[in-house]
Amino acid sequence: TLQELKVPFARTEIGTFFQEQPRIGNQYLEDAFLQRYLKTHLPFQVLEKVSLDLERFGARVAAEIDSLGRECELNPPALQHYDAWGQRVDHIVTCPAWKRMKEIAAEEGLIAEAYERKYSIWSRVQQVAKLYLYAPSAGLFTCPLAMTDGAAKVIESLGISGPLAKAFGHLTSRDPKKFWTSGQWMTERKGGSDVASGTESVAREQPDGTYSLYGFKWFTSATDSDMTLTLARIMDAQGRVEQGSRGLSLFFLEVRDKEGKLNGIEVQRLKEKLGTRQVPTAELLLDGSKAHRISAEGRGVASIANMLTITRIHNVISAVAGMRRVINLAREYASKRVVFGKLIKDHPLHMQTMARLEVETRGAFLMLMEIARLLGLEETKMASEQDLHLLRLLTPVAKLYTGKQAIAVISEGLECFGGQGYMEDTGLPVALRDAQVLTIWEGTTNILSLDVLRSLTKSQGQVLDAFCSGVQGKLELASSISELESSVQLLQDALHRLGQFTQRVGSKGAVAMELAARDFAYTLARIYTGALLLEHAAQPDATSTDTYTAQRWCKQDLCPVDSEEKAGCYDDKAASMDTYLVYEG
Ligand code: UCC
Ligand code: FAD
Repeated sequence: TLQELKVPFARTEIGTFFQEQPRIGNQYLEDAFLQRYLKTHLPFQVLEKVSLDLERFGARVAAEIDSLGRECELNPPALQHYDAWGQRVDHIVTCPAWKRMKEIAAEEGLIAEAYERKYSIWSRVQQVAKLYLYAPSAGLFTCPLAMTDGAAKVIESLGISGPLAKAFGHLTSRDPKKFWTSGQWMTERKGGSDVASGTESVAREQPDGTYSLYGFKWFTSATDSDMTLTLARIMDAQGRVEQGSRGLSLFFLEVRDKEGKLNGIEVQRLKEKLGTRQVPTAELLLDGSKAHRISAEGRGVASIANMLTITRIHNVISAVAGMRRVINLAREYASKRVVFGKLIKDHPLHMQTMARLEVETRGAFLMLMEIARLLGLEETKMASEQDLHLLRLLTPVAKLYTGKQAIAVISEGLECFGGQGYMEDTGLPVALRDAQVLTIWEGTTNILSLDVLRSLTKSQGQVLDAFCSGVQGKLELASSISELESSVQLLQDALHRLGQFTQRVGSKGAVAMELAARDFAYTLARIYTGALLLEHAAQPDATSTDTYTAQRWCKQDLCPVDSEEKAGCYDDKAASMDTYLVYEG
């Protein structure tokens, strides 16, 4: 018979070969670059404690958190409008794994440690490193955590008093029973970028000094949160409101009352999303929600800016961590999968492909850690003026740049698994779906490019000076190392061209600068990241791969704003030609 002849695939045989699947190991122990960074920067006693905790946590991520994250993807939230007796309840049903994520976040102090400041200026570096190990396994619980961190930051900056004291205690608690998460309700139907014109919500002051909010919030993520910060216009006794940014004030509200009933909130529906399906994102009607005004009247946008800073940094964490994870898995896979007679890792072209991803990811990682370092300095009042300017500038730069990098790297990373990278049940495609949002929420690429310009204009050039001297400072050590010399030269040249560009563009007018905004932000990202890679490669503990990474980074176009200007992209005619090109026909 066919079976006796051992004919493969005959009858019930399905073949004998099964590809071994890639598995995640301890992401701390597998990340030599992260370990080297911490060793270079952290004081020894801090390093000892932090690395022990990261090693323990890395094991927990692999053994417990990763499968919970997968559960969250497989069991997305649902909205139950009515209970069995016909009562409107608008209950957002989340899976047990999502609830467990909240407990773990508290147990691990994922928010608390940033506010306890146990490691002084290094507390943010420690928290960010931990979130970086956590993010790709977290089933997007990183989303509520980002907003929780942002809300705690706003409260801390406004003063921890009154109703905010209770909220701050909950947001920064390590007790799973007390821990709260926060939402951030800014976007309305008319505008998520243009919040100033888009916000129609109004607030009516009540005799007890609280406010009742009326409005429609078009995107509210992690709507199962305990509280939120939101914007509205105060309506006077005659029903008048002030339009524009200056009409907006910031409010705090608890989502449910003591009995667990929604606080004047109706959940219209849950969004149907490309990715982030683990997170309940809802449309909400606010119909008399009781709220506290927590900013001065008309200072809503400026007051929520602190939240934007923190959530944008969390966006960078997710972007960089997503890149690292896909590379780690692809690396594992390449050492198991045999094609054309050898492991994929032994095909030079495949290794070149992965090396390119590795360069992008290492650069992005250093940018993330630089921002965490600056934030830690700011929060312990140890930051110089230059540090503060850099933090303001690099936050939008890193958010917009790493968001784009993440999509590209993760997409290429999926290709490293061939067809399996496209298969839902491998759990790989979710990484790409979830990366696509990183360039949209918390400000799109263009909006953040304009924010970069805002930071320059507002500081009357000081921010740009801080950037240039920051870069020069980082190059000092590298310029005395012969292998790095030519890369330092390339970077100096790019910095020089950037300086010349900023002088030229001043005379060209506002439209030219607006057209240049995105390329300008990319230029800042490439130059600063190059400087960080060179600084890293010049450390005593650096390896030959650190040198190689810095050299490769510096060989790309480090000053796209200069090349694009030379190509005429910001000329007078360019804006109308762009429109004509897009709309022809
Ligand atoms: O998307 C959202 C949540 C998603 C879920 C959570 C994800 C978590 C992260 C990922 C982890 C997995 S929440 C919605 C996010 N929405 C946005 O990002 C809005 C995008 N639009 C902007 O960023 C705009 O630039 C606005 C709305 C911030 C500002 O527009 P305006 O009205 O034109 O602003 P103005 O008039 O220029 O600025 C008003 C004030 C000024 O201060 P003063 O009055 O003192 O001069 C600005 O300097 O706000 C100040 N300001 C800032 N300050 C504006 N932006 C900033 C900033 N970035 N930093 C400091
Ligand atoms: P628009 O502002 O209409 O932008 C459309 C396009 O125009 C974009 O490409 C943009 O870059 C471009 N554009 C806009 N203005 C300019 C300009 N001046 N110059 C050049 N280009 C410009 N919001 C919340 O408040 N809370 C949440 O919890 C929340 N969760 C979200 C979850 C998900 C999954 C998503 C996708 C969004 C979420 N948002 C949330 C909304 C998000 O912040 C907004 O969608 C985003 O800020 C963009 O706003 P918009 O949708 O109004 O786009």
